[in-house]
Amino acid sequence: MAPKITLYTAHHCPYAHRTQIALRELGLEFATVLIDIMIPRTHEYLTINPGGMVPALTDRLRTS
Ligand SMILES: N[C@@H](CCC(=O)N[C@@H](CS)C(=O)NCC(=O)O)C(=O)O
Repeated sequence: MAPKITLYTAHHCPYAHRTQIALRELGLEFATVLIDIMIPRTHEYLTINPGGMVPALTDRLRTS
């Protein structure tokens, strides 16, 4: 079964890395999606995080 949590992350982002470490320390399963923050965010990503920044987390139980 696919993880319920998705972490939207980016290379070299300390905030995203901290989030990833916290999820691992909590023993939570999660999928990661790499966001290229050097280019404009997609409409799809802006519906997840209107601010357009990373990190962002979604939880299937809460978003679907
Ligand atoms: N505390 C901020 C920090 C996030 C942040 O600054 N992320 C940077 C990357 S480390 C970012 O997404 N920059 C892309 C942009 O500003 O368009 C938040 O989570 O809202």
